[in-house]
Parts: sequence; structure tokens; C-alpha cells
Amino acid sequence: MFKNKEEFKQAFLEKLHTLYGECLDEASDLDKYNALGSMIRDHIAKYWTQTNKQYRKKEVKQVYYFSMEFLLGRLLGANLINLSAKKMCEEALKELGIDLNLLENIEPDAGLGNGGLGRLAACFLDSLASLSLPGHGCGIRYKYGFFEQRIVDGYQVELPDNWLRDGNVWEIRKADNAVEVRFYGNVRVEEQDGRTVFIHENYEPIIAVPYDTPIIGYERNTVNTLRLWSAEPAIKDFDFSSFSRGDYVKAVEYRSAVESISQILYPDESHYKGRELRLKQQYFFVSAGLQCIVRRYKKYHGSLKCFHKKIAIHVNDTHPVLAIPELMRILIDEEGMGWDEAWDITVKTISYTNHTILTEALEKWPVDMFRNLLPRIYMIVHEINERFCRELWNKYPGDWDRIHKMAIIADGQVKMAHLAIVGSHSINGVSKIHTEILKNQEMKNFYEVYPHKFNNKTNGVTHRRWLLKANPALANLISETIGANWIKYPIDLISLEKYRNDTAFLDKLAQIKQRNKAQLAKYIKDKYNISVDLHSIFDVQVKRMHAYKRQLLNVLHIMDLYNRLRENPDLDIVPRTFIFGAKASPSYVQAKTTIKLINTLASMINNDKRIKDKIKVIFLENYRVTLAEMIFPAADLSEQISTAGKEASGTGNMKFMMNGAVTIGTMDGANIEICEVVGRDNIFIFGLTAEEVANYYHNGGYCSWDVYAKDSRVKTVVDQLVNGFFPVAGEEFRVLYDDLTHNNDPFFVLKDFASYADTQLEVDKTFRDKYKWQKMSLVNIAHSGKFSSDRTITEYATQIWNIKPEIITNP
Ligand code: 26V
Repeated sequence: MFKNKEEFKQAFLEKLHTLYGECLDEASDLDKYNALGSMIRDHIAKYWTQTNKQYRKKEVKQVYYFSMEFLLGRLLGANLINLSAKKMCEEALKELGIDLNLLENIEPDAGLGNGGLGRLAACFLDSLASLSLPGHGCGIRYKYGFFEQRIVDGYQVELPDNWLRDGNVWEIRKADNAVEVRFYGNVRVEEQDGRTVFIHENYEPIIAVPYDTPIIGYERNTVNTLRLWSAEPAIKDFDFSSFSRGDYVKAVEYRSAVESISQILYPDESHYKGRELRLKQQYFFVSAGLQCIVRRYKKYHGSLKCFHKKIAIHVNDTHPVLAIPELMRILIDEEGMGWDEAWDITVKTISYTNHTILTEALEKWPVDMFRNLLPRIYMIVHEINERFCRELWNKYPGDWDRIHKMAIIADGQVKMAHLAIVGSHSINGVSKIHTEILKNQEMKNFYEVYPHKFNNKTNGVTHRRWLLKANPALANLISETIGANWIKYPIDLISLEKYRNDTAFLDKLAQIKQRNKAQLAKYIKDKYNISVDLHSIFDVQVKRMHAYKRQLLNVLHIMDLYNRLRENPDLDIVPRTFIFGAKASPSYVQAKTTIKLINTLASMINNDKRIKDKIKVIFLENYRVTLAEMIFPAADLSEQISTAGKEASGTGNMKFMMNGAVTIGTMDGANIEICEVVGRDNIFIFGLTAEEVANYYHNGGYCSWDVYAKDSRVKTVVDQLVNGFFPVAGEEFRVLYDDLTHNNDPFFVLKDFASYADTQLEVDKTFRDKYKWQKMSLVNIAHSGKFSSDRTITEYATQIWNIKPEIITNP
């Protein structure tokens, strides 16, 4: 980036001066951080321009990844790494008396996502750019990201995440590229020169303003774009003085109603609620994104007849599925195309990923709300539905029941997943098992009609953030041992396999893990004043709090272990530190109660002198990307214990694996494929299979009371939720108790308890054999290459999007 340290230092000091008129002594840390960020931006500007120029000139096909969520985390460190400038920057700043680490810690996380789906989008952007692929992100610039979690008296409290408070060096506002998005109003249908035309009138116009963030590839010249849209009033800068008092208030109300569209990221809810503002958000960014893509395409290609040959649009879950009717609207109403041609182009342009089979999470919008907010889009969806149902009628004459079940509009609702399947050419699941469940159960009827559309793309994560950045010591050891090629070709990590019996190498791995554990332990000590044993097993479950992810199974096992320890404080176990991190949706009672349960249990256990510090329980508040980067490298054991068939893939499992943690998990999601590559000997598998779970469901569930009555350990811990064992809790945990007993334990927690507890004994036994454990750890790292998002993105690029790498020349 800069030839040498001297040049870097010079440029940095100049930047401070031009930005803030300051010399080094006067500058605050924030100023220094901004100066550094702004230097990087200056530096990449020419590559950014060159990338766009080359894409345009060579007319390469480009993909746009439409997503309501991009969970980027911090960008400074990741950008420095991808520019190969970290070391030099670190040293140069040091000579100026500045700690790079400290500057990195100033940056707030860009937390524009809930969890898996949003983080996947961020990993995909890194892989696209690092593979020189022409691919960009399109989403919403939320003023408030995912809430900040505080734990107060054991309870989760939510605070707004005002991540833009001190500005954002990475983004550039592109006011010239703003577009208008129209809501409400009515549609007038007219015949003009023998054509039917649709005129949307009396609508509410809103201006969508894009903010662009550069996405820098690893050691490539490629700089792609993440374009996030912000909502602004269409009537610019009210002349407030000219309004009468009443109108003044109205004007302010109007402004805040408009701005509310890009104000806040909705938290994922356990049960889907059709909220108008969320539908507005969806149409807002989809319409803005498409208008801008079409406008640019037309500028260089004129006609839209071959749009799909140069543009691919991917919809991340059903949230951006309005891209289908919106593209139809543009092609028909604005370009004058006929239905059939427009439909052909639309289907060829759009592809869709499903990320969950939990039926309660599927998006369905009330027809009345939909039609009122988006009258023209509703007409188009209605027409798509009519044509689709007619097609079904021809294929299944008389089978009303099937047609009713498959319809896009039925029972007063618009079913977004159905629209996504009908209006796209590719539908993919995110792990082998998930795709099979889609094909054979959840979307069976659709698979029968469109077998060619369904395919699998097992998720992946970027090694650059989750290994190279998060775990520099391990990354260095790997590069020293097998060379640094793995950073560009993660599959090369497999060469580590040959060190599986090399005790000297295994010792080095163990030392690194130990240092990473010490670092996390220090964080825990500083923040919570709790000391943890560095030789204990760091047993970690970090992910969103959800009944199906079964944090409760983990907790019940800890309670049982605690009971055994109280009975016999000399019980021979390897000490354990149980670590949790999880945010619960603000309205999700069961999840929030589980957080309180963990914290209540933690304070009881951590203060119980009788058990001689053999176990500790830590709840890390405000789990987010930046905290995750400290946690994964320090983990020994990765908890992936969802009810089989429920976790579409999981991606945390992959981040643990590449940092050398061993998985304890069910045969669910990508765990199955992890097990496939590392082999049964290098993973701890327990519990019911997805098939067994499905069989129970078909027969009305299993009888949880039987397990409760028969297994005394289970009975004891379940009773402890309500029998005064937690003295101050009163009836608080009754909801959990009821779920497990009277509600027949819908997620098979009690059913899997014995198998889980036995497997945990196995973990304990294995950990005592140091080299056996280290070998398992090594095998996991060596096989993690398969779970790089570089592999996943290469599959999307070749099998769905049909895009090719474009090497960007030096500008
Ligand atoms: C649903 C809703 C519902 C209403 C409001 C906001 C909102 C936001 C997100 C969602 C769906 C979340 C689905 C999701 O994150 N699925 C996860 O996707 C990961 C990436 O494919 C996958 O690894 C996880 O297994 C899957 O749970």
C-alpha cells in the first residue's frame, strides 16, 4: 500500500493535518482511527474505479446479492489484512507511539444482521472479491443495527445500537444515484394505442439514497461494492417557516415516517409477524437496487432483452423476493415489454436461497396490507399466481387441495417462499441434509413440478476473517509449516494432515490454544471479575438463543454435573468452563428465560466453594462478530446440539473447527458434512437423527413424561427448575418446565439428554489424553478448507450465477 514505513508515517501525519488541522499530540484516538481509515480509502479509490471500469468495458456478467442483512463486524483490521498492509501499518504506527490494536478497538461493529444469514452474506462478499469475481451486495443502511445486549441482574436488557454516531469512514454517500420508490396510491388501467397501460397515481414518493462501501479482495486489485440504501423525504428541505403550525407538525411527522424505513433492523422473531414497516423496508431496497441496476444497464446496453445474460440477482431468503414482481413491473410498465418475455428474463435473472425450514419463520403477508402498500406490485403477484395455478391445474386436473396448498396467494395471505420458487430459476438449501429436507418434505410439491430448480450449496465462512485475522498465532504456525498458499486456497490446509502424529507440532498447537485461552480468560477476569482455570475444557456455545438450538440441553447437563459434584466434591472430572454467548429476540419469552436461567445457575456455581472451582459458567454479554473473533480461537469444545433436522446448516460450527475446537453435536445441518470429512473419530456425535425426529413428529411427538419419570437425573434437574432449588427465581423458570413436561418437549431435549450426557463423559475421557485431543484438533483444522466460503462462492458462481473471475489490472 505504501512503499515503506517512512512514506506511511508521512502520509498519516498529513492526513491528520488535512482532516482535523491537528498534529499528532492533539489528535484523539478517534481522529487517528479516522485518519487511518481515510488513508486506506484514498489508497483503494483507484482500484475501486478500475474495477468498475473494467467490469463495464469488458461487459462482464455481474451478480448482485440482495440481502436485508450484512453482518460485517469491523472493517479496519480485515481491510489491512486483505491489502497486505497490516504489518507495515502496525510498525509504522508504533514508531509514532500509536497502538494499532487500540485504533482497531475504536471501530464499532457494523452489526446489520441477526446471525447466520447476515454473517453468511458478509463472508460471501469477502470471497467474491478475493476470488476476483464481479459480485456486489445490496441492502439497507440501518441507522440502528442489531441491539446491544446488557445483562442486568441476570436479565437481558436491549439498548439501541447507534453505530453511526461518530460517522463511518468506510462509506461514501452517492446522492447523485438516488432513486424514487413509490408506496400506496392506486393504479389506473388504460388502453393506449391498443396496449394496456398501468398508471400508478396518488402514491407516496420516497427517495432512496445509496451509501457505498468498498469490498476489498485479498491480495487482488478487485474492489467490489456493498451498496446500502437510506430513506429520505422526497420533498427536500422543507421551508418550515412557510408552513402553518399544523402543517409544520405534519411536515416533521412526514419526515420521521419516511426515515423510519431505514431506521432499524428487525430482530428475528420466533414467530413471524407480518409488520407493515418490514414489508416497506423490503420493497424499499429491492426497488431502489433494481432501478439502479436497470438504469446503469440501459446506459451501456440500450435494450433489456439480454438483461439476464449480464446480470444475476440473488435473493438471500425470501426477504428480497419482491425483486421478482418489481423486475416484472420495470420490464412491463417502464420498458413496454410483453408478459411472457418479461417473465422469461425475470426467472432467468433471479435465484433464491432458503435458510430455514421452521414453518413459523416463513414469511406470509396479509393480502390487504400488501395491496394497500404496493398496489401495482400486488396486481403483478396476483397475475403470477393466476398463471401458476392454471399451470398446476393442467398438470394436476381436479387436485384442488394440492393447488390450494401451493398457491402464492391463499387464505388471505401472500406466501413469499412460493413466489420465490415460481419466479426464480434456482432454489438452494445450505447443507446437504437441509436441501434433502426441502426436496422431500418441506417443498416436496414444488420439487415435483420443478425438480431442475433445486440444488444444494453447503455454507462456508471466510478463513481470512475467522482464522487469519482472529487467530494470528495459529495462522502463522500454519504458514510456517505448509506455506501461505492456504490463505488463497484454503483447501490446501489438508497438507496439515501429515502432522497428525508429530508430537512436536501438536505441542505447538496446544501452546497456541493455551495462549488464546489465557487471552479470553483475561477478558473474563477484567469484565466480570471471575477467574477461570486455564487447564479446564473451554466448552463453548455461542449463537442466537433459540429453543431448537437447545441451549437448555446444555444447561440441564451442567445442572446434573453440578448435582453430582455437590454429592461428591472429589468427583474425578476434568475441570470445565462452560461459556455461553447469545442474544434473544426481545419478544421471545422462552429464550429470555433461558438467559436468566444460565445467569442464575452461573452465579450459584461460580460462588459455590464446595465444588472446588471444578466447573465455572460464564455468560458473555453482547455476543457479536468482534467478540466471536476472540472466542473461537480459545475454544476446546464446540457445542452444536440442535434438534436434528432443525438447523439448516450452522456456520459457527465451521469457525470453531478451523480454530481447532472439536465438535460435540447432533447429526444436523453442516455437522453431518463436518463428520463426513473428519471421520467419526474426530467428532463427538450424539442424539436422535433427523429421520428419527421426523418419525416421532409424524406420530404426534414422543412422550417426554416417560423420560422424565424413568431417568432420575432428568427428573431431578427438571424439578429443580421449579422446586425452590433456585431460591430467588420463584416461578420464573416454570415456562421452561412446562415446555419440557406438559408441552411434551417439542425439541426433544429430555429425549436426547442421556445420549448427550454419555457423550460428554466421552469428551472428558478423551481430553485427558493430551495428544489424542490435539490430534483431533489438528484433523479438524486440516479439513476445514472444505468449509471456506471460497468453495461455496465458486459453486454459486459456476452453477447458479454463471459469472467468471475478472482479473483487475493495475490502474
Ligand atoms: C427471520 C426474520 C423474521 C422476522 C423479522 C426478522 C427476521 C430476520 C431473519 C429471519 C430468518 C433467519 C434465518 C437464518 O438466519 N437462518 C440461518 O441461516 C444460516 C446461514 O445459511 C444457517 O447457517 C443457519 O442454520 C440458519 O438458521
